[in-house]
Amino acid sequence: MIKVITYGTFDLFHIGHLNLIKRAKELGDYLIVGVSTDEFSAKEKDKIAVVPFHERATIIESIKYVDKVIPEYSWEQKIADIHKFDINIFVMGDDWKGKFDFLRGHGCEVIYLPRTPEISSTAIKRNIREF
Ligand code: C2G
Repeated sequence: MIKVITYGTFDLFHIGHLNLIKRAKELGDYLIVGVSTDEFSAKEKDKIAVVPFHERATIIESIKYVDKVIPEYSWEQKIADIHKFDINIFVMGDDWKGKFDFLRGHGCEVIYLPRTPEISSTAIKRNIREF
């Protein structure tokens, strides 16, 4: 069984998020998604999530491609997660290209997938403000 993991805030869930999750699952048989807690997102990514963590986690859990959801509460947890869940492939959108290559040293393939153009949670918030 090929186990895949990815992480994100997934605020204001949109097609870019879904494309990433769908393609991550297509790389293996089992997909774990680390959903950033509100605190981690605010403190470490300077992103105040509009949708609270427990709702974002519930939405991600409901997606047919997702097999397990875990909280993302630190940058450092990835190495522990890879070993704990016996992960074979780590996936992120290519806006993170290069940032997680160090995970290759932990027996895990690192794959950056092209982002879906023209959509982001930030753009959605901006469009709503201008609506
Ligand atoms: N994404 C995408 N296309 C978009 C928007 C997002 O492919 N138009 C991808 C991102 O590249 C990321 C995932 O969807 O892989 C989740 O995006 P965010 O919720 O913005 O996550 P981010 O803030 O990048 O946090 O430890 C990693 C971080 O938690 C990632």
